[in-house]
Amino acid sequence: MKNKILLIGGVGAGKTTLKQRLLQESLTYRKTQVIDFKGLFIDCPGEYIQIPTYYRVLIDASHRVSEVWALQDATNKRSPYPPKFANVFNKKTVVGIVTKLDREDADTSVAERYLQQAGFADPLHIISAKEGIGLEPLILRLEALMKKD
Ligand SMILES: Nc1nc2c(ncn2[C@@H]2O[C@H](COP(=O)(O)OP(=O)(O)OP(=O)(O)O)[C@@H](O)[C@H]2O)c(=O)[nH]1
Ligand SMILES: [Mg+2]
Repeated sequence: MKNKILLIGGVGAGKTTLKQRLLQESLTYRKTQVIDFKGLFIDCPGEYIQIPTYYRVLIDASHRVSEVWALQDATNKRSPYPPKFANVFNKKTVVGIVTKLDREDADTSVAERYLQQAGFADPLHIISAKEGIGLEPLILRLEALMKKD
């Protein structure tokens, strides 16, 4: 149960797309409506980080995983994360991921800063799930996690 990953990030940040890409599923868009505990990833609706009353659900879900991956859309001018939000996961391994690197309007440095301010900077990866760019370190993490029992 513990070798799972919780994906967090705002609505449309790319959580489900990243999950589909890493699990080699076809990339089909459907908005995540409810938290999904099935499989290696716990995927949740972006509203859970955008609406503070849902923080509790994310914290509870984090108890079932060994890593929390926090996504920030590089085309989004805003961040859903409060400063130092990573601290709520209480020393759990956290990973910051800037998504949508392929988009012309991507501003990765702003997105990186948002993740840093929230405490999701070490490590931090910049990716495009759509184009399959920058995924190698995440694939390695996944493989390492699957080897753990
Ligand atoms: N250009 C580009 N688009 C992406 C990328 N990742 C996701 N998208 C698009 O962004 C939109 C939202 O992606 P999702 O993966 O559904 O986002 P989500 O974080 O799961 O969103 P919620 O389920 O609403 O919380 C979809 O249209 C995706 O195709 C990417 O790397 N590049
Ligand atoms: Mg989703």
